[in-house]
Amino acid sequence: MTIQLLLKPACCPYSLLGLLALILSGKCSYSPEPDQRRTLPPGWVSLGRADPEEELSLTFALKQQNLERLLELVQAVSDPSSPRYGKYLTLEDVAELVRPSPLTLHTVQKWLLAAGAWNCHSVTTQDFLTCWLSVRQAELLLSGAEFHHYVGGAAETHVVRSPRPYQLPQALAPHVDFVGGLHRFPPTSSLRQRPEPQVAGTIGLHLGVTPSVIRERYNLTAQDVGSGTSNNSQACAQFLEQYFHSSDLAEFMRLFGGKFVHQASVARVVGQQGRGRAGIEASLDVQYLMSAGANISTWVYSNPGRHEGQEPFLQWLLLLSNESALPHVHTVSYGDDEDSLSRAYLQRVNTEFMKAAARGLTLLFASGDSGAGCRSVSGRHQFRPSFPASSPYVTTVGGTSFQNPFLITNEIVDYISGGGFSNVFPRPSYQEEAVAQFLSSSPHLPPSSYFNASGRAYPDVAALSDGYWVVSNSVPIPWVSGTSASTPVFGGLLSLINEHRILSGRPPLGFLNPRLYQQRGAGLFDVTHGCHESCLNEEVEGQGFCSGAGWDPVTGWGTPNFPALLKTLLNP
Ligand SMILES: *[C@@H]1O[C@H](CO)[C@@H](O)[C@H](O)[C@H]1NC(C)=O
Ligand SMILES: *[C@@H]1O[C@H](CO)[C@@H](O)[C@H](O)[C@H]1NC(C)=O
Ligand SMILES: *[C@@H]1O[C@H](CO)[C@@H](O)[C@H](O)[C@H]1NC(C)=O
Ligand SMILES: *[C@@H]1O[C@H](CO)[C@@H](O)[C@H](O)[C@H]1NC(C)=O
Ligand SMILES: CC(=O)N[C@H]1CO[C@H](CO)[C@@H](O)[C@@H]1O
Repeated sequence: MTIQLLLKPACCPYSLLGLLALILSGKCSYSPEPDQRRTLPPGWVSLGRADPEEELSLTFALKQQNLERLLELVQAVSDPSSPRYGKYLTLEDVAELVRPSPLTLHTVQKWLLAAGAWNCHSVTTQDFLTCWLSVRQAELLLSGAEFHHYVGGAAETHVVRSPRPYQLPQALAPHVDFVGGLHRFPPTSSLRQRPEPQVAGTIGLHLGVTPSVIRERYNLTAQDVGSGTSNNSQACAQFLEQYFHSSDLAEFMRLFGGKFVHQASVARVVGQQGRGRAGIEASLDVQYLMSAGANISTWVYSNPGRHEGQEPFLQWLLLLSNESALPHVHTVSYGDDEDSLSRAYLQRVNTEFMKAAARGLTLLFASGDSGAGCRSVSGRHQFRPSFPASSPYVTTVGGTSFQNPFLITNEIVDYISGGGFSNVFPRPSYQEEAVAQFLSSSPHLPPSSYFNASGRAYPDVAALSDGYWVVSNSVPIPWVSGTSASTPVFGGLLSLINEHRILSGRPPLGFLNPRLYQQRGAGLFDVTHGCHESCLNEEVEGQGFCSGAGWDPVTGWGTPNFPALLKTLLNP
């Protein structure tokens, strides 16, 4: 009980029994994440309670300072009409700005030390602490928590999580946003494998998407590759013990590489690459990022912080805050239902995206592969947005299909393309006009009870997401689909544009959305045909939103026409 005595929260008496009574009644403690979903996601099973002496790691998100100033800076550096456009902050500048107050640092450290959590690591911005402690210590520190082992996911990942909510002493409320490593399971990948389209008499024509199909459709020439003379680089991140094999990359490039110069291997793996079988998601990301952003140095974040107690997505965010020289473009093909995550977590992760935007990093997220999504709230259906796709500080990528799956011509909506409106983040000013225009002119708007028209609307852009070839474990696999595929493709193309910008002495693109919406999607092919899927009920009959001229919440502004996009994004 040294913990509480040390902090002496005003409401707490010194006697143990009185203290316990107060904790149980919730009076001198608080729940940072009462709204976090704690049910087991599909495909996971419990293996019983963790041993009290077992080590686990928890991540404490400390309250940051100057978040209003951070917002102003993000807006200034991302707005081409601002004199500060492209004048990005360094990680050290960001640290100077958001670093927790001395009182916060002191209070949290004292509390942790008193509980015996002395093995803690901070990041450059000092706003996260990752601590190693025993299950016994963790359960004492986080009242209510109870740690169990779980296994699940395609790679049979092991995690330690608490099915019960945790509370913190009331005195920490002004100092801690939330504690990571208790509830959230690894995010799911936006990947699907679909059956081959059955069209009679078409055998032998263009069958599926390869790098040469991508490069032809998006009008790239053999010259559109990285020069090797800039310090340009790009990255993708994996969270589900998904590994790629270098030999698959070589085989993929040999089979599908065609006539463009590319790099034969990944420049840097951050985190742990297990020896296991390759995952399709990881193979896809690496192979298409490196063939769209051809000949550009590529990093892979691989299961960062894979230890059982950790949240891999959170650990990836920590890595971003702990290294000053990072690739300019990051693509991530994972997400969760927005409603499964606590407000505290969503807001804080959104702030982490703002920190990245201030530094000029471009973060691309897959929009998801369930269309508008569907859930039932008190017996009524509504759409289900996903996160990070719904964050206003990332660029979200939707998906398209070829109108004729055997010809490299027009793209239409891929019905799985994730899109919609956030229930948490209000519509950011940069998309005000585009979204208002869509809402007032779409002839097929779903009933207004299905979505929150005031929320951040996504996706922002799109690319092909249907029928990709991937090489995984030495085997070419056809018909891999999902916004998992479109995201690295779009990311690779932005890296090629960064290459030109850097070589002509300009800063990299950074957070793209303000510019994208200001230019009203210039340089993109406007996808105007098709709708995505949603609730299978009589009211909407499986249909979500429909694409149309200009921006829409299915394919955003559209798919890249590389030469035109390069022209519009080269200056200033
Ligand atoms: C951040 O980087 C420093 C220096 O490399 C390291 O000592 C520290 O452990 C890192 N923090 C975390 C949370 O990994
Ligand atoms: C590809 O990159 C390498 C350096 O990694 C460079 O030497 C080479 O010139 C580049 N190829 C082209 C066609 O620019
Ligand atoms: C709608 O979105 C706003 C933020 O834009 C949020 O404050 C509000 O709670 C949301 N409404 C519902 C019913 O989720
Ligand atoms: C590529 O260029 C052709 C010819 O100008 C054009 O028809 C096509 O729409 C372009 N591709 C995209 C994705 O815009
Ligand atoms: C982000 C990135 O790729 N930075 C590289 C820039 O060049 C130096 C020196 O070659 C590398 O050490 C960095 O990793």
